[in-house]
Amino acid sequence: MKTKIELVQADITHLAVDAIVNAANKTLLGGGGVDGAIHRAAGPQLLAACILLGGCETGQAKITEGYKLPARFVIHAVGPVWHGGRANEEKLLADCYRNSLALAQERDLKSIAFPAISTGAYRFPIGRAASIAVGTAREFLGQNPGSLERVVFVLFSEEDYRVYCDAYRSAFGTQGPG
Ligand code: AR6
Repeated sequence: MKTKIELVQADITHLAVDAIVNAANKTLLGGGGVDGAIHRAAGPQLLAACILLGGCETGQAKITEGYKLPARFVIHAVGPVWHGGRANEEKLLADCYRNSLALAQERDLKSIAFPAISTGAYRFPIGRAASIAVGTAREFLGQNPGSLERVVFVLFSEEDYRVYCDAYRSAFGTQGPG
């Protein structure tokens, strides 16, 4: 696989990548958590652009410009709310990653950064979410070679970063992403 998967502990709004992914809700009109941080950093033009998108279904993703962000684009993905695991949550979370990666490749983007979608307000267990994020990216990139050169998973806390390192080791069977 030519695309490099990276893990970093950072604030996603600071990253100068082609696209950052937002953990949005179905209205796409902003909220708390990483969604709030992205809207604050991008400025009011982002909300104006999101209003025109008309919402988004769970598991799907839509793209806007990044406005005042260092990232050129924002991909707004709607993760599932965790209801205990029997409401198709794992497939819907994988769909978020697949659809966001597909949008990035359609636009010929080279780098994309993801937060840990659904693991905050939506309560998806972090260990399962990490395996789905890393595993789905690995599978997608293996099956869909394209423009992407870097896929970055951005973790806000040190604990979440460690959980993702474990998921990376399980997926790739190595010492870790370095
Ligand atoms: N950079 C990177 N990660 C962040 C940042 C940041 N600046 N801020 C928070 N996180 P959440 P969800 C992490 O709740 O669970 C919103 O109100 C955070 O620590 O932002 O998908 C939306 O409008 C956690 O690990 O998203 C929706 O209504 C992760 O981002 C709802 O919350 C996701 O937490 C979506 O909930």
